[in-house]
Amino acid sequence: MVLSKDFLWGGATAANQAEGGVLEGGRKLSNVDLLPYGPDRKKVAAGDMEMLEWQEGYYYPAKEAIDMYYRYMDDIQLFAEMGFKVYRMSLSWSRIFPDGDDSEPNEEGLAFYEAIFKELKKYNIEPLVTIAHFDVPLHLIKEYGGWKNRILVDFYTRYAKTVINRYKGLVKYWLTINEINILLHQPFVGGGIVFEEWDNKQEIKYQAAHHQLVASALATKIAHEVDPENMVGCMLAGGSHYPYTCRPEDYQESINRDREGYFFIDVQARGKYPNYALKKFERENLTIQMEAEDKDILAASPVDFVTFSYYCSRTVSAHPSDYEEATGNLFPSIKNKHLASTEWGWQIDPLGLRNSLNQMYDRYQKPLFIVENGLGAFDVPNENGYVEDDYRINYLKKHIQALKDAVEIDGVELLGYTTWGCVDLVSASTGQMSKRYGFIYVDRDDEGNGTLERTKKKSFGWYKKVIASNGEEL
Ligand code: BGP
Repeated sequence: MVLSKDFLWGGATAANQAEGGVLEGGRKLSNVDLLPYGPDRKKVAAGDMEMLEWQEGYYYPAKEAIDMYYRYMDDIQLFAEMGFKVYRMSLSWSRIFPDGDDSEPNEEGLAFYEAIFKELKKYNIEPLVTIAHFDVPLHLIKEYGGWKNRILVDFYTRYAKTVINRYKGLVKYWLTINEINILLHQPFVGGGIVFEEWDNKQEIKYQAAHHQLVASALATKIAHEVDPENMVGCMLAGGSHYPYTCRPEDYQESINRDREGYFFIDVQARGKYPNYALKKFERENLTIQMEAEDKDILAASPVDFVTFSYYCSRTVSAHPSDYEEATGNLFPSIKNKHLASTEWGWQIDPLGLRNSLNQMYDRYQKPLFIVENGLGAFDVPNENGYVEDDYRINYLKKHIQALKDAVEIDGVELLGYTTWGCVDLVSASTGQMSKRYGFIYVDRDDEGNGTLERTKKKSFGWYKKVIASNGEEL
């Protein structure tokens, strides 16, 4: 058998894309509740269009999402039926600290997640909990400007301390901040940042990054103090960059672009700023305020394991305008003529997953965990309401084979694998429901119509077999 018998198979969701119930149980709004469906979503996500309240004429898919707030028991039962060993989920910050700067946490929010963890325990499913998955309480944005303000370190740390203490014994695996490098590409989503016209965007983004890195290290420290059994991970939006040609300057560009993301993980896994980043700040005249103690904070608490999402690889060139651009990607990328694309233009590259695993294992020498992977596709139920998603099975099969190769042939240490959106949910980038990833179909459309009823797809039974055979039967 290639994978160890305690390999963690499962699926992943995020609070804002699944729960809904955004004003239930004392919860208040956060940044992601304000991302509208439609063409303005990108501008809001980038912090280039202010949307700090629900506005007339827009539809906000997070409001109800897939109603998991009320249906989590049923969903967990389905995950258990597939044989999940782990379920990756996130906590909604504003369910626990509705304004973010409240002096006391909201008990109803804490109790809600406690009930989920107890339910998971019933089925022996290990929770893998993301403390902040694209989630900043709205009040912290309005009052303090989001993560660009150092004070967020205190609010986040208090929030982390509260949940780590409260769920001691129920949760062992923690991720501090989801896809931390998204901050550079979608600052409102990643950091609750809305720009003014005159802002030095680069400086603000890296300042916010510094705050998140310090906060993440402090949360790691807290988790280790509360329970030495706790395992804390960082989380990167992964996918390596290929040079379009073998021209040395294209290769150099691919290194530089990889570093944009690895910058964060270098700090979180190694406990210090890499020299190339310090040189960049100097060269680009970016003044990043750091407190005297920050160096020690970062050095004292590197993460225990490194996690990442993987959907596609990316291709770059020193002369990008010479080539056709790949569509649908947050990261500007050139179309790779050797790869097929999803219906959203993400380029499908299973070997790229193995390569990324190797690159990251070489770099960090820490256990890895693939916490998101999957195929976003339009699913069309047949006349019996059944989705025969062989395309999804095919995608996942190849990616699982690639991770097995990385373990078996290359010796990468891999703790587990959670597919993204194991139950259909709202797409982060587009707000669509029709961009589906799940093994479980949810009856809901892009405008919010539908019964929300859950139906197993063909991939449901397939993944169940994969897990039961520990990845031997694909
Ligand atoms: C990652 C996020 C997820 C998720 C996924 C798929 O960036 O961590 O929240 O949604 O990508 O992306 P999308 O929903 O845009 O297809």
